[in-house]
Amino acid sequence: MAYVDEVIEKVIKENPSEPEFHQAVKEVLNSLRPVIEVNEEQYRRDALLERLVNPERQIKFRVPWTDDKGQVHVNTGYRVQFNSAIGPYKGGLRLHPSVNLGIIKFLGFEQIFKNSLTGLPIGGAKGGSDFDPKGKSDREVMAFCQSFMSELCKYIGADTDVPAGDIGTGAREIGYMFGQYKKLRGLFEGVLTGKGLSYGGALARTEATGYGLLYITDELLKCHGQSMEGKTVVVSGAGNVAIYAIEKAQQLGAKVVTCSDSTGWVYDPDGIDLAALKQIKEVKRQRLSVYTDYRPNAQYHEGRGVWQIKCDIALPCATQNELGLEDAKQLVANGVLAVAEGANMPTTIEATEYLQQSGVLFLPGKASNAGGVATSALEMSQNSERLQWSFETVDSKLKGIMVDLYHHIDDAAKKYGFNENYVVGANIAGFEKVLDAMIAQGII
Ligand code: NDP
Ligand code: 2IT
Repeated sequence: MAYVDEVIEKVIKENPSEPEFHQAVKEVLNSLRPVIEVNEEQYRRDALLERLVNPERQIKFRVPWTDDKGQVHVNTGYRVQFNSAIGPYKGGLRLHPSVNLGIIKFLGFEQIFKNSLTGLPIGGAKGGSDFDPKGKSDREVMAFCQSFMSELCKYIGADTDVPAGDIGTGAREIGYMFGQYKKLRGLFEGVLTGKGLSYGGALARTEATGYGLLYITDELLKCHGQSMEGKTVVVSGAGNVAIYAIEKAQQLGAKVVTCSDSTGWVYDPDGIDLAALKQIKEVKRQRLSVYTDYRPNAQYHEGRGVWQIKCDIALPCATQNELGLEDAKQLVANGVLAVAEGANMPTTIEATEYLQQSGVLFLPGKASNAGGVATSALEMSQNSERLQWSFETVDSKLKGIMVDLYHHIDDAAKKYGFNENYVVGANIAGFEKVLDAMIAQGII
């Protein structure tokens, strides 16, 4: 049996009930076949892939906190420090009731290759908790974040592991966590990214994932004789990534007609009103259903449905496996030109294959959403030199990173005979640097 198949089998057997982790491992390892096959015996003997799919360390801990009525709750906290071959662990913290070890492992595994693709020295990690910030008071969120950090602070540091935001973790949560870390460790250091601008945050980090998604999509289109100008875009999600993807798409002359949250979705044929969306989601923390109060011509629907709207470009920016085979068929039937993932693994493997086979240009999240973590690494650099760069400086570095990243994955795909297969290109290009570093550092 091929070494890749052996390892996929082992991962499924040794990590039961972790379907998202299996999915991420299968996608990556299947892409790596051409690289592994060249040196299969050596890699098998060195258990290279087993070392790649087993986290260096996984931490699971109790997070007790008290609600406003005096009731104590206990959530579970996680930090999976997956791979530090090319730099200190780096990756976000997800706060969502669906969080479990398998989800954090899938995200941490993806992060290894994404971080490598940025070209910056950051290893892969992810963490979070099944805590749901929705509907909680600021004091309750603070109580949770302080308790979470009281344990997590033992395992992180500016040169060891630097967490950041993800679903449910925004500026408010990062602020409370940073404060608690500083109090407990007595260190004012760049231990978290996505910090507020008054205490070490980087300009443009808030915008970075969404902007980066559009910079790489724009480059993809340019290389295919197209541009964002005049395109109709469908976006899912209404959080950090979705909002700034919409902003940059509009700046590039596209019309974005949808967005969604976990209860429903909006179709605004005149183009999403970004000021209204920011007010609803960033300021008032409301459900998307109130969008029609601002825009009476828009439609609000319960449930999911953005992929049925005709578009040129689709940008899934909410969560994993939100774009399935039927959605892909609908997009293709409507003539979609490109799909670029803002979220992590939002497209199922079947849907990805269908899109690719149908000639749709497809950018996988580990490439197309890498602008967020890349800008986090720039925040780390600024913290180290105790400086704050201008918005323009960070934004132009971000743009350069995303344009380079596109060419890097495009070249890798071509080199191995998978022209325009950016899934294979991203996995191989991300892996090559990690592989080199792992081999150089010996069996550890
Ligand atoms: P946010 O919490 O800011 O927003 C998430 C959005 O997705 C919300 O609109 C939320 O709806 C919706 N959503 C979340 N879970 C579900 C679900 N199970 N079903 C339907 N809708 C859901 O998170 P981000 O924007 O930061 O993250 C979005 C995606 O992008 C995630 O996959 C994340 O891992 C990825 N990502 C984020 C980066 C970052 O820098 N923030 C960087 C790279 C990737 P509701 O408002 O109802 O909760
Ligand atoms: O998935 C991701 O890349 C993030 N949530 C951002 C991680 C980071 O460290 O900025």
